[in-house]
Amino acid sequence: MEIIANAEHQLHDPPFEILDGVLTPYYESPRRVQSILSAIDRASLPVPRAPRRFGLGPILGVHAEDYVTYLQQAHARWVISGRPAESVFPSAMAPQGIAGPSSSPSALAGRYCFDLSAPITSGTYAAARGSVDTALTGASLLLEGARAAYVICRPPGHHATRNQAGGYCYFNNAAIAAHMLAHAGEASTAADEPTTTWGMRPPVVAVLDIDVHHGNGTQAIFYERSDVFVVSLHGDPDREYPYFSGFADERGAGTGTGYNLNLPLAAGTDDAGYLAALDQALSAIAAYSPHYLVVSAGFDTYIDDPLGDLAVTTGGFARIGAHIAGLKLPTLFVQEGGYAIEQLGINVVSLLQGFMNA
Ligand code: SP5
Ligand code: ZN
Repeated sequence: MEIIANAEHQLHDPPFEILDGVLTPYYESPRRVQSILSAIDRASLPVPRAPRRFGLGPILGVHAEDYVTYLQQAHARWVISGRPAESVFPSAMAPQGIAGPSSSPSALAGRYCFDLSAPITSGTYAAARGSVDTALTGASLLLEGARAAYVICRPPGHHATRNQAGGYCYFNNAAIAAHMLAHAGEASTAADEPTTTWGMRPPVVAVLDIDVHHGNGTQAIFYERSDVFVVSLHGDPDREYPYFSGFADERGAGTGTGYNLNLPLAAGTDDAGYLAALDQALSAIAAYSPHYLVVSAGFDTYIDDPLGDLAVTTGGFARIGAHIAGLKLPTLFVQEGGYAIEQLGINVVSLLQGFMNA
């Protein structure tokens, strides 16, 4: 198990979000990583290594260029316009189907964001780039033959779409890593030699999203693609964020029809109920015969998580890890949510040890 962590995440520390109409201290805090690092240390897991640096290329394979440019410039433009330096925060979202060309910083804040939980601070862009580099380093290790890697991505990514931030997410780390894995070997297509170790067919990738919230961004990014199979277990969007997607009838479109699977779960789902649904997800993934597995590893399914209503225990995470190991695939664990900060680290360690000891 390789573990990758980066320090720039600390540059991203927004003061607040608006949750259910209440001004709330930002749940997605740098302290989450402290909890994870100290638990990894106590458990004598491998010492986390720093990421390699990748350019914008892999990001632009998934995200729109105007969105990437926006994230890079948004905070400076916001401050230059006289708005408060604390954070870029939307006041107006575009009415459905309407997107006039206003270049006001307030218009852009609403165009490139879909909720009130993704403020942009002075350090957000640097932190988000570091988070992507962390994920891509893990993906590269798999391409070089590693059995598994765990990447401590912060900010998380699975809610970020091609051109919108939301739900604490800016760049979709897991999707960018999955896209890189799915395109492995393509750079050599100009030469006469075989393009990849898989022969002429590029690798196919499964994304298994176990965060309690539906990975709407990952789903949207791959919805019309058959080379990345996206499977998500989450609280039923009929009652849980992100509310507008994650229903069981969303199965993909066009070429991607059949390559998206949602398994919405009832409130209070416990270890046994969760593992039953997980086994269903794992069977579907096995039937697809992917070359790589990317796990969007959220820990907000935890029984005491303040933002979820499922009931997975610390011991349950070890069993989840063991079941995932049963696929016997090169596996990249990408950190997503988990807001019971005290227990977050021990839950991460539980999942990783369950995987390694299987
Ligand atoms: C990466 C990730 O986990 N993002 C999650 C963003 C969730 N934001 C909205 C959550 C709404 C929770 N409402 C229930 C609050 C109960 N106190
Ligand atoms: Zn979540």
